[in-house]
Amino acid sequence: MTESQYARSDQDSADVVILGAGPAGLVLGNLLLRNGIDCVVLERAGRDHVQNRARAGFLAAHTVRILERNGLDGGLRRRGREHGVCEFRTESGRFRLDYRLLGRGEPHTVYPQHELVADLLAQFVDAGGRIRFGTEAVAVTGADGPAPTVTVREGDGRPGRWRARYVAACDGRHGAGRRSLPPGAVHRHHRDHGVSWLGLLAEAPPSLDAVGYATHPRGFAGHMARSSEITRYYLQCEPGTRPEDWSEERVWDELDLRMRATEYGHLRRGGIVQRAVVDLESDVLEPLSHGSLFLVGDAAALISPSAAKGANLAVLEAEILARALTDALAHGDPEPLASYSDRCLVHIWRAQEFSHWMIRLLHDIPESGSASLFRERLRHARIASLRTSRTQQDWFAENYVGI
Ligand code: RFL
Repeated sequence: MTESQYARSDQDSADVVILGAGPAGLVLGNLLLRNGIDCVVLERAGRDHVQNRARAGFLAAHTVRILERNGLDGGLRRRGREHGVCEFRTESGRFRLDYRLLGRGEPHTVYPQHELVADLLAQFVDAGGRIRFGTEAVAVTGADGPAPTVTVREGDGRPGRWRARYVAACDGRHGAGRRSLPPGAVHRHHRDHGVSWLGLLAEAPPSLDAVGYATHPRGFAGHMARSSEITRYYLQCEPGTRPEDWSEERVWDELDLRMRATEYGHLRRGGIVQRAVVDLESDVLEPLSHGSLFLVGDAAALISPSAAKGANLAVLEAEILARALTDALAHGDPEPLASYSDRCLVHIWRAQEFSHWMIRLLHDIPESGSASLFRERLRHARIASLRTSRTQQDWFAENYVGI
């Protein structure tokens, strides 16, 4: 690439260049804008795509408080619904935990992630925030010096370049932020849990007034309301499964079987509007920064959806980074930026630990060399302890809703 090919975008600069307009990038952008910090968001996809991508739905009380204290909670206050019960359907019967009354006594707020993203986007644009859709970050260079650069590819294929003082990579696990880390700059912890879920979004009203977790000899099945018309379901499947191999009829029959419809009632069926296979993985980088490049949200750490933590961690990290960048840029205090990684990793590892425990509660995970009946008995004991021990239930509630 010659210098002249960059001519059009040579003026493009911002104190903070944010890659990605998911929950992490948009919370960060909104908070920086409110603090008077010059920033821009570069997003590979178009606006429609970003605000219609159905993903998470369960927001922790802590996430709601962050959005509330920063004036970003308008939509979720109007349309979010409090939720506080989960129902386990197991080989030894059914039990419910009213987790609003356990642990710290906090509920979840059910609010679809794409609606939150649409709210954050509208608020950012209305407040005069700069955002470039259809602009893909290709690489971050010079992060170990004071003037990092982000090279980009515009929607029409033209190259561009943004100059920054800091770059916040909020562009997910496969984004340019992670790719641009020099070899050896960070340590990557990775764990493939050996379990896959078929994630389904159904145009069907919820069938339970609770989050449903079913353990069954044929595998796990999950039920999570998203709205009065939309429900997310999960079915454990063989790693490598192709989503198109599951017809609607097969999906509903299998869900009914694993959720024990004959004992507890049939599920309310509807069209399956989204299906994707999710491999349950953990992936944490350490540290979460390299020079002036900071990783946030899924770019920093990936967590399996078994404990519904990913979007919540993204919002928490974005708030921590917004404060630290403001301290550095507006008050000349670089110390909070230096401790950004350590502060976030404490929360990330606690969430990973809980998610790890949930995976082992809900699945029989093959491990080389150990008898499967032994593992199975341990899993049943874990479920029995959750069913009967108030101390265990308090621990579950605190970790399930908390970050
Ligand atoms: P996102 O939301 O993936 O946003 C990243 C953005 O970056 C853009 N991008 C780029 N832009 C410019 N240049 C590039 N090179 C780029 N590469 C990518 C992308 O287009 C996108 O717009 O990351 P962020 O902001 O870190 O947020 C993370 C959350 O989205 C994620 O952790 C959650 O969705 C995880 N998750 C859940 N989390 C919860 O807290 N509660 C839940 O109930 C919950 N349910 C889920 C989930 C994830 C799921 N999937 C996707 C596995 C359910 C499912 C099915």
